[in-house]
Amino acid sequence: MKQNHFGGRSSALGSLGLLAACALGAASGGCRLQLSEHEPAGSGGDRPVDVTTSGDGGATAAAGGAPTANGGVPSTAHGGTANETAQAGSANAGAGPSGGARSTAIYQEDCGNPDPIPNDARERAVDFGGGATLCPTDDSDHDWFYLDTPSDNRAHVIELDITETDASWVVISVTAERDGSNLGSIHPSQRGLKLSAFLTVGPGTRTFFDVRGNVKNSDTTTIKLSDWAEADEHEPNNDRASATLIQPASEVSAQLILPYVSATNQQIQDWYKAELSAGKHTFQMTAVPADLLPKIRVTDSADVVLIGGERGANAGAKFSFTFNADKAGTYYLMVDNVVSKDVLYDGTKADSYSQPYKFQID
Ligand SMILES: [Ca+2]
Ligand SMILES: [Ca+2]
Ligand SMILES: [Ca+2]
Repeated sequence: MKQNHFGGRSSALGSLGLLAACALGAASGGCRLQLSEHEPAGSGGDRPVDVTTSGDGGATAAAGGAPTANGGVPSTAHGGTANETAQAGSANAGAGPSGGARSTAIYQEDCGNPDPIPNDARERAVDFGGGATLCPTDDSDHDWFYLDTPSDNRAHVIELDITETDASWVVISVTAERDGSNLGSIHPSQRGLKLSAFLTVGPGTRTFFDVRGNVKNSDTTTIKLSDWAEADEHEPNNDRASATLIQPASEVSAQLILPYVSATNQQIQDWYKAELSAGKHTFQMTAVPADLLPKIRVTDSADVVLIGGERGANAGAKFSFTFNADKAGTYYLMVDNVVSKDVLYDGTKADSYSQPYKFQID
């Protein structure tokens, strides 16, 4: 279901990107566009864009130094919270939601024609579509893009797979339209790197990407863009008032992804409510993504706290606990993460971007 939703929305976005780039390009002397089928195993063809859509390309490149002669390990590629465990790699296998049917326009410029469209400022940003091949000639050459998420109540993960050439070094600044707040920068540590970056935003948002040269560049960088919605049919449930009704003795599968909207609106919590009988009940967390350290709070209908914050021993650990319901009625569960999640980082894709957490109350 995640695939279908993603594919439908992506196609629409891709079409918009194609139209926008062509219209602007025609007005200013032409642009070259091509469609890219993000098939697995790089069906892309003539350019070095065989970035893995599973999102672990950054770590692979950093470890092996394979794509370039600059074999150094980029310090920024290890900034993420998700690459601390070996199991993240296996969890990524084949999980890339963008690996299938997505077909979106890739905006393309080259160093002989570095500005075919006038997107040099935020107010002239264009739809990022499926990404871009860019020649930001120096640090005053800006190319602005945006990505819109649908108003589907769910958090969205945006993945950028970046392939620099040996004569290209870029910086990408990311901001939220809602309040202009800065989500951070994607800044490869040198030329010729290949890395993946991730950010998570809320539904109905526009996110701006300002790509510029870090130095004088004489070759291009390719950025592939993909995004997907959190696989969580219980959303919206970010607060007590919108808690989703669940059934005892039935496993709940959901995801916990930070829906960044603005500096003051980024509620990651998932809330549930259940009708419980009087007496002893057991909460079991039966699946936890490797990078999540969930904590559970249980309150009754009068907001009296029964359980303040039960949690696992470490990230990725399952756990269980019991609690006593004084009387039959509605009880509330809040799922939060013990450690705040990064809005933007580069490195290996977080397990929680593709894997659910699961629990059950009995
Ligand atoms: Ca440009
Ligand atoms: Ca959720
Ligand atoms: Ca939520």
